[in-house]
Amino acid sequence: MANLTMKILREHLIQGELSRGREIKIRIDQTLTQDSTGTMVYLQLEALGIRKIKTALSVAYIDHNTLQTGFENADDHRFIQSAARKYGLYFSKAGGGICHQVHLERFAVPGTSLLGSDSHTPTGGAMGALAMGAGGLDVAVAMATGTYDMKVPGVMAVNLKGKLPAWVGGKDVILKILSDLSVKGGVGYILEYRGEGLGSLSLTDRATIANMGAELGATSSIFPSDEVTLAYLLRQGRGGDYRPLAADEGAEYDAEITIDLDGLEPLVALPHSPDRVARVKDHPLKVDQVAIGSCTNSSYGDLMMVAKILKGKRVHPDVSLVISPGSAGVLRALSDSGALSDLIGAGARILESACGPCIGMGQAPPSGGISLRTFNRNFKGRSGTLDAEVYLLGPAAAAVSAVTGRLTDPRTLGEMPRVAYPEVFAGGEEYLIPPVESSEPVTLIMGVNIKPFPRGGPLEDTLVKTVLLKVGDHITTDDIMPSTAALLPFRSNIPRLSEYCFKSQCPDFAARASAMAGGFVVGGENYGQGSSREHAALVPLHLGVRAVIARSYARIHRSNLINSGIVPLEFVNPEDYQALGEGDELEMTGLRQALEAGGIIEVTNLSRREKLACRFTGSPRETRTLLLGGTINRLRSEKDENL
Ligand code: MIC
Ligand code: SF4
Repeated sequence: MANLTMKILREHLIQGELSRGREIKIRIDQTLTQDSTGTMVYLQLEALGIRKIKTALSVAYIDHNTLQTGFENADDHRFIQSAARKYGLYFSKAGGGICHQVHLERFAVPGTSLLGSDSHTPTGGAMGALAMGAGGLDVAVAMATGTYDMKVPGVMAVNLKGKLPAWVGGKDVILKILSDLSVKGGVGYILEYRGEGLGSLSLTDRATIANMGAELGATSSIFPSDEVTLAYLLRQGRGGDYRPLAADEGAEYDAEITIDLDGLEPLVALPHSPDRVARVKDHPLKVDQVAIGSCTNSSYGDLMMVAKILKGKRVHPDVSLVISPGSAGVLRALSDSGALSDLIGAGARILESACGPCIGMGQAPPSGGISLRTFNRNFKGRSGTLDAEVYLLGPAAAAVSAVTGRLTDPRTLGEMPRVAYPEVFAGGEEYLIPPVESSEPVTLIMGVNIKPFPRGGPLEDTLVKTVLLKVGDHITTDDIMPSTAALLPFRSNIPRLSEYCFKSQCPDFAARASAMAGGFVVGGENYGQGSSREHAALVPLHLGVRAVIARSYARIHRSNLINSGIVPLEFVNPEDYQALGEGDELEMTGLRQALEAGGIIEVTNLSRREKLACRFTGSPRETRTLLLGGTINRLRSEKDENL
């Protein structure tokens, strides 16, 4: 009696035993990268020395940094395009849309495995694919070998009871789950949706839910593939990709929650965390900005609903409304249906189909501004304005609030408009360049901004270093390595980025790290949640960070640390977090042997003359990786047979 997750894992299993917590090797059918993690991925692919990718399909998207405020981005895009040509990938040009939305439209297939260098890759779970986010190096290795090493997660059933009421959408469902489970409630799980409520969720409602499973810390989220999936694929002209898929009757799960859809209301996440959830109607705040888009809510259905609400109305004089359609296909369909005119007629600012404001690429709110966003993350400072207050909500509530100038419950509008879909969407491939077979060798085109990435060396047996920084719980990778319009152009230039490491937590972190010749970072629970950017490991590596000691880690960041050769240690006794302070000098001896034996690492706090115990719990592969100083060193030394 297998659940859907285990069925797909079984079909893809290459090595290992499918039992929870064990490490397995699976076949990866598809990969995706985006530009801000992609440059590093293709540098790593180059370092792995392969000729062609081994996946059935891989796509390199350009969607995060499309502003091209200087030559740097344009150079990066050209580099990625040359890598796509060299290794045999699809290339999705700037303007084509946000990777997750385009992938759903053009490429996602039920029952396949997808690995992406972006934490919201699980969006593909809406299609019944096993779609996971990972660090860039893991995605490079997946392309090079067609495989991925992962820990078998637990599977949590999410039973959907009843049906979605009017004016309530996918965003409200996932916000409700976030308020019940918190930003670490999904850690170690794949969330598998089932039950009578599924039929009332459109495929893009499902995509919104699967997308924001990332905010729960979940490994992925997955929906069955059913008539809703088929209808979506037919509209995309891809009916042939359909395959019905569901869990067996009576399938077993490791955990279970139930959501009563009938009882849901329009919800909003308050600043500065996606799990601080409240009812829209309880917060009638005055707003300065409304931003509609991102990979969470930028589909045709979402934006048509917005257009219907705005038709014949005006955006409030004190509000700036910005709309980024999720893909060129969506933008074109809005234009063909006349809805684009309704949006412009209401005074909306139409942006390029890209991540845009979601990753701080423009449209920063005014000082102390209130911004309502249909996005998935509202971490402090991510909008580009440190003292802005960002609220996350669904597109209908966002649209009506843009008109009233206050956070407004869309149910006040009365009857909900109905959105009609074209039978088949026109186009959608104009921005896609398919792989070509070429007999000529292709040269990678590197701009001057592309610098070599740092590589770790074999782990020292004794480390005597200083605690450079001590941070609290739920530190995000945005905190570790911020991503603003000014910084995004330097994603392929680690030395330059390093000046901004931990900037919001400790303005002189980089100077401190270089004065101390590196050291340790101490963290709380769920260290490294959020974005998959491996820069949050590569930059500390460049600054000499040798180990992090935290209460617990977010999955992708923990792997990124190991991949780059930084040891992610945990406190044996979580209370010992209190016993470490910034500036303390710590000594770790017999590190290599302790790691090999999977045992306890004794840490002497030389400054306080105290001892405490830490441990590294990882698979034999992860231990070998750390001993050798990172994944590239390990693959090279093992001469991986798949390479
Ligand atoms: C994000 O939403 O934070 C990003 C930008 O898409 C990241 C990737 C990145 O930092 O490049 C993600 O979620 O993985
Ligand atoms: Fe882009 Fe935002 Fe989605 Fe990340 S969360 S992929 S930045 S739209």
